[in-house]
Amino acid sequence: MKTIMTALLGTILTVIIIGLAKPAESTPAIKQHRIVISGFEFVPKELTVSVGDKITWINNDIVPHNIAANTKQKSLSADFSSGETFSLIVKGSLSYICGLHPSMQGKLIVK
Ligand SMILES: [Cu+2]
Repeated sequence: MKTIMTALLGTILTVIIIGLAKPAESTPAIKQHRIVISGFEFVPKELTVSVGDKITWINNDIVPHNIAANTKQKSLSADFSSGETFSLIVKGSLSYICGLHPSMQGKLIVK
């Protein structure tokens, strides 16, 4: 009986030690990108990204802007003022504009 207990204890300890030695499962960190809005332009205008990346637009102009999908004219953000930001997680390639100033155009390209 004592031998069985010792063997069992040994097995349990081995499992614990292997468990501790195994590196933690690495969850891929979200890659962050910044797009500055300055002088009525998105900088950079085009950005290569991956699905799941986080994009943050920073409005450095003195007037409000927003982000809208170019294809559907669909607003993705509310208007955001000077110094404010808007973020989204990339779901796919996106051609976008500022709905307030449609000449402002940008593109997220998923590789
Ligand atoms: Cu605008």
